[in-house]
Amino acid sequence: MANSSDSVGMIVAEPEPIALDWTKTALVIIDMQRDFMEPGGFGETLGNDVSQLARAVQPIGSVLSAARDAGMLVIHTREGHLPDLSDAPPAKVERGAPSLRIGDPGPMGRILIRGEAGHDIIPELYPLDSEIVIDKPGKGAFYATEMGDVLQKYGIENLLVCGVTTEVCVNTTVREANDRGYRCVVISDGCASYFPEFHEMGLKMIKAQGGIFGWVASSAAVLEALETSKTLA
Ligand code: TIU
Repeated sequence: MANSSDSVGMIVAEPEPIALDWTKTALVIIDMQRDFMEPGGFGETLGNDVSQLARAVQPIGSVLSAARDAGMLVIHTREGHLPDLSDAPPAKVERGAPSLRIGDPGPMGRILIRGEAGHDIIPELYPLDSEIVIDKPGKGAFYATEMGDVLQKYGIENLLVCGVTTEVCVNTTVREANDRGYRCVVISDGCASYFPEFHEMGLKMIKAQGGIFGWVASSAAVLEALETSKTLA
C-alpha cells in the first residue's frame, strides 16, 4: 500500500456499492478453528454436520492471500475458554444436551479450550506470526477482548468480515462492530453455517433495510476491488 492513490477501492456490494480506504480496513476472519470445522470438535458435539462449513475455506483463503499482498491488517479470532473454565459461564457450559460439553476431553483435546488442538485455526488459513489473533470467550469478537483497542490502535474504520458461522459468531461480531461505528462488509461465500437456510437469512438480515448492520459482497467482488485499486495506482 505504497501510494494514497491505490488505497481506495469500490466494492460491488449489497444493498449498494461501498468505497473503502484499504489503509483503514481490516480483514477479520472469525473462528476458522478445527473445533467448528472438523469432526470431533465443539460443532459436531452440538449435533451439527461440520462438512457444511468447508465451502468457506477457499474463498477466505483467496481474500486472505490478497489482503496479505496488499498489506492489509489481518485479524483472526478464536472462540474458546481458559483451561479452568473461569471465563465460561455455566449458562453456556450447561446448555443443551451435547455429546461432549465444553472442557470435556475429545479426539482433538478438551472441547473449546485454549491451547488444545481443536481450538487451533485450520492449517489452510493459519495466521502468520505478524497477524493478530483475538481469543474470545463469547460469540462476538468485542465482548471481553482487546478487539476495540486493536482496531483503534491501527486506525481501522472498516471491517471485511468472514468465517463461521454466519448467523452465530459472524452476525454477533458484525452487530457489535456496527454499534461501535465500524462499516462491515461481510464476504458472502467466505461465511458458512451448519444450516444453509440460516446462512442465507443471516446475510439477508445484515443487508436489509438499507444495510441495517452492513454490506454483503462476494469474495470475487472484494478481490476485484483490491485488484482494480492496485492497477489504478
Ligand atoms: N454453533 C455455532 O453455530 N457457532 C458457534 O458456536 N460459534 C461460532 O459461530 N463461531
